[in-house]
Amino acid sequence: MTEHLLKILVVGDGNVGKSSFVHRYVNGHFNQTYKMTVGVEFSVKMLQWSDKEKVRLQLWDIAGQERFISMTRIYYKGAMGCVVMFDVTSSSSFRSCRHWKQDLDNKAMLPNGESIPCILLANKCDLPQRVVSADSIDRFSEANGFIAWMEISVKDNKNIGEAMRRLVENILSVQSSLEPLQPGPEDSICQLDSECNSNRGEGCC
Ligand SMILES: Nc1nc2c(ncn2[C@@H]2O[C@H](COP(=O)(O)OP(=O)(O)OP(=O)(O)O)[C@@H](O)[C@H]2O)c(=O)[nH]1
Ligand SMILES: [Mg+2]
Repeated sequence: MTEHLLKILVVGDGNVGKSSFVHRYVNGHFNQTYKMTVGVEFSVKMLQWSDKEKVRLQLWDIAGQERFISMTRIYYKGAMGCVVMFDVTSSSSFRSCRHWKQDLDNKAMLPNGESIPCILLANKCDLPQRVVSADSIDRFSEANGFIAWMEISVKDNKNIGEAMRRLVENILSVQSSLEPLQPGPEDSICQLDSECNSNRGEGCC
């Protein structure tokens, strides 16, 4: 059995639903109450990818509030994939995705110098007061080098597993083309397993 260890970032403005997304994906729960992330939170999820492959995902849920942005360079180190998220009822959170993608591309890259694969997720599509059109997301995603974009609702559990599958598929194919250059797991993630178990609090590294 081969086990792939993937460090994945989740970024986007505050209040767009990043922590909710991770909790839904890892634990299957949704909570209506907003609890701001401070710094970064870690979660781990194992996937049985095929008969012979397991994938161990390390999800780095990064605080979106402005005051934490100075720390991102440290958090991005060794990332192999990224979710960039916005809220379809907030045009400013959509505009910020450009900055999040640029921030990532400026501070981190794959060992071959290419950009880290990023998927763009349009969250809260259960809400009626949508202000960002599918057309503008489509153009933005294409122009900014995202591998894909998807509408999701963490609340309604819509497209959560699908979005992650899409990203993981892309990461695995990129990583297999990099194999000889690939950094060891210790380069990219927390040193101790115990530091990285599901939904541990802030800042282990
Ligand atoms: N209606 C609706 N609300 C959602 C959805 N996803 C998250 N929320 C709500 O949005 C609020 C913010 O969610 P969080 O997951 O804490 O946001 P965050 O992006 O982690 O915010 P920071 O930690 O500040 O960066 C919470 O009140 C959630 O319940 C969704 O799909 N639909
Ligand atoms: Mg959060």
